Amino acid sequence: MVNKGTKLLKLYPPIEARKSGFLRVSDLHEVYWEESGNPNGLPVIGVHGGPGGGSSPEMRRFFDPTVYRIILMDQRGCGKSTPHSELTDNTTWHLVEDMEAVREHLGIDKWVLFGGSWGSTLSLSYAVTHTERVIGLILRGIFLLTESEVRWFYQEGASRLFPDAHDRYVAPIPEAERGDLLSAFHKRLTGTDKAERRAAAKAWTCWEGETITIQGPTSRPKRFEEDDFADAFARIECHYFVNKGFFKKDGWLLDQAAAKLGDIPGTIVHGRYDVVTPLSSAWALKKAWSNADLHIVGAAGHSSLEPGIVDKLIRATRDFGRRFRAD
Ligand code: STX
Repeated sequence: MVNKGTKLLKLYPPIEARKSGFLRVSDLHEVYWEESGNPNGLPVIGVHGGPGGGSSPEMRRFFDPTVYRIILMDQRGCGKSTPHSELTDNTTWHLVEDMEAVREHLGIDKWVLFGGSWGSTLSLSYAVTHTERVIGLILRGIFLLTESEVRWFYQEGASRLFPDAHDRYVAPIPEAERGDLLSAFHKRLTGTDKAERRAAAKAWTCWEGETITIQGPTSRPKRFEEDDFADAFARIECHYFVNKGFFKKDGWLLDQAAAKLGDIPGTIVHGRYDVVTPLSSAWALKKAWSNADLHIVGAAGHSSLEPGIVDKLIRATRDFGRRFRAD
């Protein structure tokens, strides 16, 4: 709870990237990376959501630019990375190794991971694989990519809270195929009919855009309407979900977190009324990870830009800066 009279902390002012580039990570893929803030500061990588969402300039604004060396990377197939919307050689484990390639390219020894939603999934996947490279994690809107979370949002559950938006989500899918929406969308998002693909991508993306804040459908973010954004976001998300996150088994990530994160410092921020990724996953993660704190934000949904969530995330980056800054 925020005390009465305590002002909510806001994003830092906008800043530009100081350096950016493309790193070739396979015969097919190049990933975009950028750096802003203090070149000698505490290294942090902002891990974006989706998968397929791409980085946004607002992500830089969660960090004091005098304290942090801020790295962003657009994951395979999205944002400025090329080829756009490409699904070949695009798995969780490729992305984890791309983060390693960017870290090595920039000469960073260890870094803080900062990620929300799918960015929390990928940050955790990285942390359980390259534990020795992690100073700590600041995570928001925890998503463990279990079958039950995917079912809740893409099939049945969130539909009860947002029946209006849900009608728009299922509109491109014939009644007969609505018993398995993930397969029905996957078929259209990876098919050859361009109009069907565009309609499916729009509907998929708007569903997430309309359910992301506590205000509901009218607060859909602008970029969710852009064709290129929607195509990569919908195709890459659906590809990862049909493939169950490329994890060995359902629940694998939570088991790994319990086994490997132990003493690694973590701060988790989650909206009480997050409909995209319900609070139960954050709760389970907190119980499994002894050195993590969980901040439940009362009047907030999923978005990183909900005022109460911004406040808790900024407090977390400020606190990590004080604890771990080396220079
Ligand atoms: N996917 C949720 C997610 O990671 C299940 C996500 N939702 N919206 C976003 O990411 C962006 C705002 C980054 C596009």
